Amino acid sequence: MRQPMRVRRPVSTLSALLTLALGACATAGGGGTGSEQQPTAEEKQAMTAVGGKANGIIVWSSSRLGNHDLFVMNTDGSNVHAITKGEAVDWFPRFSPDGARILFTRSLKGWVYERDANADGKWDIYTVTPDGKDETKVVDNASWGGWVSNEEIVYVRSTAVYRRALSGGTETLLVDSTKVPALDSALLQQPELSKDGAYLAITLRGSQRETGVWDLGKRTWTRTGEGCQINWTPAGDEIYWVHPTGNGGSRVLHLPMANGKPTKSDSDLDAITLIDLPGRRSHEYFPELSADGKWLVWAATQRGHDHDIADYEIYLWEVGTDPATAARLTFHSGNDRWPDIFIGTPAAARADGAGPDKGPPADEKDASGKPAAKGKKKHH
Ligand SMILES: [Ca+2]
Ligand SMILES: [Ca+2]
Ligand SMILES: [Ca+2]
Repeated sequence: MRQPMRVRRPVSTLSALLTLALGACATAGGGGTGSEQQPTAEEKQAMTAVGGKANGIIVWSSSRLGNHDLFVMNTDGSNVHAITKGEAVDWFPRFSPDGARILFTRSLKGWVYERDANADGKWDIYTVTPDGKDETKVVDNASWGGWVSNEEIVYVRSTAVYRRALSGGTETLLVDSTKVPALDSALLQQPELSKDGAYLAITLRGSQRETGVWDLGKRTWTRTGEGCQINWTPAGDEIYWVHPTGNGGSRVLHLPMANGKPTKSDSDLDAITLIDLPGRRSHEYFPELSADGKWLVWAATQRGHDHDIADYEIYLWEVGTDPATAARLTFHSGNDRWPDIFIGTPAAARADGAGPDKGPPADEKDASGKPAAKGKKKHH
């Protein structure tokens, strides 16, 4: 229900347009229900070829039922269905390493912008199974929940990143930007631990707008460039992130890393481009690799860029192949954002909130937050 604000006083054309644009964003629910579209024969063929080969499932956040809910589909775009419902905004879904649970962020009440992702008192973190069962609140007043192992998670409360057992217990503070001059009290977004648990990839917003890596042991910040949505590759030897350059105004870059620092220059952006779609729908965001590192999911628009309002569509690509072979998987004018992919058969979720291979208790870690867990990990 987009209702542009009325402009009551004379304003310049440009500021009137800006006011209208902002007003259009000030909706009761972002994205809107939109409408279903149909893939072309060529697009259908790509869905079958790429998605059939991947043979997994994708979870993402879509506004198509009127507010954002989590949806699941097969990687070939079939069997699209909602697994959460209700007037809250459900987004940032992340599969646990064993696929048994999906961690996600939910608004306390109704519509909340993604630009308020770090706002105090607006979000809680939940889990749900991939078939929409056992919905459980796991963290109060937090957002950007991600997995460390099947038993441990990281998440953000405003300017601080914490680590904790999924089942509860004591929070371990990993970094607080108000205590680190280089971080300048920035809002911390989408934190992700490296495979060895020594480094935290973080996107800064608010007072700073950049990506970088926090060394948990040395307590130092290494800036990795402008842009956002920085991730570690599952192997832990590279970062990848969204950069505000390329076709359509964004692309996904990647850089090799060692000891928490890039080992290659970022002076030639084309040489470090992971994906930049040809054609008009090339404003890429929300990149996420599968746990085996072979598949990349993301979403792209051809106009507009508001994360939670614009008509993003989900894409799947076999890493290393011709970008032109990437398959568009969704065909719906609503907002489709933050996909994650799971390859294989998800483990059955246990009723006590822990995964099938129960790791050591949450207190078995040192002050740097380095993991003592022996369980399987997915670092994407
Ligand atoms: Ca909802
Ligand atoms: Ca692009
Ligand atoms: Ca869409």
